[in-house]
Amino acid sequence: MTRLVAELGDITKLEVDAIVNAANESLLGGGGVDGAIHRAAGPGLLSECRALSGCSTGQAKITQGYKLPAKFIIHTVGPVWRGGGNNEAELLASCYRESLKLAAKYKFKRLAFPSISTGVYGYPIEQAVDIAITTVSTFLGSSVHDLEHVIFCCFSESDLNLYQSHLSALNQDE
Ligand code: AR6
Repeated sequence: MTRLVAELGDITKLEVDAIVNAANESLLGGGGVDGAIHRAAGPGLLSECRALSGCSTGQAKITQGYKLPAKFIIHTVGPVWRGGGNNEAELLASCYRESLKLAAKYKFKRLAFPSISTGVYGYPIEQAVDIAITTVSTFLGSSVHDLEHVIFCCFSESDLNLYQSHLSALNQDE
């Protein structure tokens, strides 16, 4: 069974098959985790991203990891929070599913997600955590994949606490 864990840390430091980037539709970099990933990966990443012609919200595209310890980067574009009535929940769930589909296609064993859309894009963290964990655990239980370890990489103690309490509720339901 796949281990689903929440950890505090910087996603650019993780030695996994792939880390997920919370990008924007241009795929040409930005602030937050996207900026940190581009800085740590180096300029080769931007050149590869330029050839991808962007990415729609809710979709995902893959690149090499360049100077990162992670071998690959899965770039996904979360929804901007506009109050919740603009399909934000479905689009956020789609980011997780499409990233996992790529991870399954490439036969990855270890994958790490940041908390997509909950920074600059303003998605309320509690709702985003619920969608992240529900979508990932549903995918893992209903699809063919090689994933052994999926990490929710949290950038603050308060996010970590939320992920951990949702994960322990999930484990009690099983
Ligand atoms: N490792 C792990 N998590 C991180 C790191 C890191 N090194 N740095 C930030 N976070 P955000 P979004 C957390 O704003 O809301 C960019 O400009 C951060 O604390 O990076 O999807 C893109 O280009 C938060 O919990 O992404 C887009 O324009 C989470 O990562 C836009 O921001 C996501 O915050 C995307 O906004």
